[in-house]
Amino acid sequence: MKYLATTALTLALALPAAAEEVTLRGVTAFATGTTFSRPFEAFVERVNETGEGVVQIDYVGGPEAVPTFELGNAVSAGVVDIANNTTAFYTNLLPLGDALHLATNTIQDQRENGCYELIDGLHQAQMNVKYLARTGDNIQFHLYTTEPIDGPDLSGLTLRTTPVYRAMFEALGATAVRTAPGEVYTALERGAIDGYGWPIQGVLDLGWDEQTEYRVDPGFYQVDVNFLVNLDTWNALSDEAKGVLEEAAAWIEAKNAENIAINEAEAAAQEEAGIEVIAFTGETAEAWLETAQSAGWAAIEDIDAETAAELKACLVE
Ligand code: 173
Repeated sequence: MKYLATTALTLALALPAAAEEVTLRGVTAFATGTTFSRPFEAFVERVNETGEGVVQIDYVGGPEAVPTFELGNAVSAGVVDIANNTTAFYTNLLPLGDALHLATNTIQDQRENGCYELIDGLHQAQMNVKYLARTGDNIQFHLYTTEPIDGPDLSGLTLRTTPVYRAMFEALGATAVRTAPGEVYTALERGAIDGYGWPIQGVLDLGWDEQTEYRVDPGFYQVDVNFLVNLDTWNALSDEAKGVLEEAAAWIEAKNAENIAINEAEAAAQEEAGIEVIAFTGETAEAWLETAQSAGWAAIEDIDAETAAELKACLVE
C-alpha cells in the first residue's frame, strides 16, 4: 500500500501538470471605447483569440471600475492584473516615468537600443509591474484654450494639466490644475479653467469640442499609453502565456505607425467642429518647443540626474 502510494506520487510529480487557462483582470485608465483605450481593447481581443486555452483577459472596464489616478496602485498591488495606463497617471509610484513622453524615437527603437530594458527595470523595481507594451507613438500633445493667445506667455491662464504639461505650462506662467480626463468637460463648462493639455487625438470623444475654441500648434512631446502587468502575476505565468502576451504586444506596437494618418483625420474633425488653430511660427514656435523640452527634462533631472541622463540617451536620438 505504502509502495503504491509513493509510486503514484512520483508519477504525479514527474508528469507536467496540464497547464490551466489563466484569466487576467484588465482595466483601462481612460473611458472605455475612447481613443486611448482602443489599442488596449484591440490587444485584449487578440489575446482572447490567440491565447485560447492558455491566457485570457477579462476586460473589467475603465475609471468607473478603478478611478484613473488609482489604477497604478491597483496593478501594483495585484487588484488588477493588467492595466492600460499612462505614466502621467502613476507619477506617484514612478516619478521618472514622466521621461517617457519626452521620447523622440519609437518603442521599436527603444527595444533595439536597450531603453526598453531600462524602463521595464524601473517599472519592476519601483512599481512591481512588468512594462509589457507602449502605444501612442507618433501622437503629440497640444494646448487647447477657450480664449485666443498671441504667444507662448501663458500668465493669467488657469490650465488643466497632468504631469505631462505641468513643467512646461508653469514655466510659461500658467496656473496648473490637475484633473482626470473625466473632469475636463465640467471644468470647462463651469469656467474653472481657460484651457487644457491633451493630445491631437480624442478631443471629440467626450464632447470637449463644444467648450473649446482654439488649439495651439505646434504640438510637443509624444503620448505614452502603456500596458502594465502585475509582476507577481507575470512571474507566475507559463512561458506559453507570456509568449501570447508578448506577441500581441509587438502586434499592437506595430500599429503605432497608423497614428500618423489618424492624427490628420482628427485635425480635420476638430476643424469641422469649429476649433480654430493658433499656429506659432518661426522664433515663437522655437521658443514654445524649447521650453517644452528644457522644462520637461529639468523636472526629470531634479528627480534623479543619473537615471535621467541614461533615459535621455536612449529616448532622444
Ligand atoms: O492629458 C492627459 O490626461 C494625459 O496626460 C494623457 C496622456 C496620454 C494620453 C492621453 C492623455
